[in-house]
Amino acid sequence: MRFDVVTLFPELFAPFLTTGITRRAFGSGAVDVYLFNPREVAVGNYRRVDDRPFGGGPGMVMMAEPLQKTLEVIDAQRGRGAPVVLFSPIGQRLDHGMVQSLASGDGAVLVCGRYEGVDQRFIDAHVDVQISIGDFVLSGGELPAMVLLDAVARLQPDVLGDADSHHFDSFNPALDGLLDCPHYTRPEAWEGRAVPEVLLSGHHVNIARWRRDQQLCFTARHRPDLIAAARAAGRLSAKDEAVLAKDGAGKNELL
Ligand code: 9D3
Repeated sequence: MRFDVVTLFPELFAPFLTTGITRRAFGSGAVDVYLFNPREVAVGNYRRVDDRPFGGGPGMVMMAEPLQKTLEVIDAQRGRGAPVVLFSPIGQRLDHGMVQSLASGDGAVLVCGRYEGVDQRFIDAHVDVQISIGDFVLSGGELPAMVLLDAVARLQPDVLGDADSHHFDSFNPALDGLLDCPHYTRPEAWEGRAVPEVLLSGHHVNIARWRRDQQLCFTARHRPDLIAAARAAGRLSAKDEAVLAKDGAGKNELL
């Protein structure tokens, strides 16, 4: 699939695209990422891409024309029809469902807003969906675009190694609907703190049950909404329910 990113700061993406486990997806053709800077199609001595807001007020607004011209360049390369996403604080909150639907398509055009926002006429003419990554203020849409690309890359087959894809199937909280269990590695004792004994026992059934109990109790305490959703979806066994009942409001001695 192909993602075309429209950004005034394409240099922000280079280390992201060439580092870590997702490099395989971005380097291999699984998720092709092309970067376009509207300044390159902007005209005039100063190649303006922003201007002051009609009606007054603070900040600058991204102009419609350089953004539209950039879309025309992209359309000429990939053909029309890809969904156009604008990252914006007023967008729908990004979640696993949106990531999945983007990961199962042919890609999208990702427009990164900067300044106070984008001329509404560009949005009305070209944007299919606006996405936010949460209720906090960022400086622009570049980090949200990288968040989305990272999440999409992880869903590509063969991006996570064999061991990791098993991990993905078993423990992705967005899949089984529970938060992750705690993790430990060497040494067995660190600054007077031990690793839970069951993890050293080699008893795989007990370990799996302990991890599941940890997930259930931790999720009940911190995300009771996820427990309710897991229950409604029939994802809790009788044993799970018994653990939760004993745990009360998440005050299990396990925690
Ligand atoms: C004064 C009103 N502000 C809105 C909260 C103005 C404003 C702040 C920050 C306008 C744009 C921005 C830049 N942010 C993004 O482009 C953005 C964003 C974010 O700030 N938070 C979470 N998700 C996103 S997606 C794009």
